[in-house]
Amino acid sequence: MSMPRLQSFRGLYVITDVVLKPGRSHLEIVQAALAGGARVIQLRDKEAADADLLEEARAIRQVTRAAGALFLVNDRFELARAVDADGVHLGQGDLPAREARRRWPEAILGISVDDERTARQAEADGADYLGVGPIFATQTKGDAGPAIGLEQIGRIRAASHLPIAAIGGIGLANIAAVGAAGAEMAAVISAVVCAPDMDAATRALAAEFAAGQARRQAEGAC
Ligand code: 3NM
Repeated sequence: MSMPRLQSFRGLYVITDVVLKPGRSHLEIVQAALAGGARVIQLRDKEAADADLLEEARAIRQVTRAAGALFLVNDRFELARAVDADGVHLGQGDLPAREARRRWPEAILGISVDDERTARQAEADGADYLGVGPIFATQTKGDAGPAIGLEQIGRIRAASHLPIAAIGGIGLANIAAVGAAGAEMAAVISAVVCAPDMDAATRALAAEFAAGQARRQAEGAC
């Protein structure tokens, strides 16, 4: 992967969900998130068939490209390739990272991890960034497991060189602490998808996250 793309692993990472707030489409969520300054977008749908997501995924590809944001797809490797997404995000139980890397060398590959061992393995397998969570308790993903806490960001940072997207239970009240803990990206679902005004929510989250990161810089990383 080229350096300019690596440098875009920063800031607010918004993941779509059409179950939490019925009536809001993936595309509508993405457009609001981009308007609010999200830098990374992930299309995530645990139910629909690939064929039913194809047109919307194509439209998301267009708007993310126009906004200069990264576009990743959760799990759906073939769909991601079909719409020329920038890459995929895979969980521990999905297509193995090494196999994904082999099949799609130029993809941005994100892997979910929750400890040093899985982080090291993801890096060895060719991941480009780590999804680290759940940092806080979340109801959005039933099988997310117990919260691992902000301290785990530092432990994983010490075990791997890869950029970290912290995820799980992140909202306006705690996103600055996530930035201060050293995460390059903060990934959210409900904090944007359930907000009355998704654009304004994204903007506020991005500003708070940046403030937390700036605090870390000002105070030094240790
Ligand atoms: N993955 P919310 S937690 C999709 O820990 C997902 O890997 C997680 O949703 C992980 O921002 C999670 O609403 C849900 O808490 C995040």
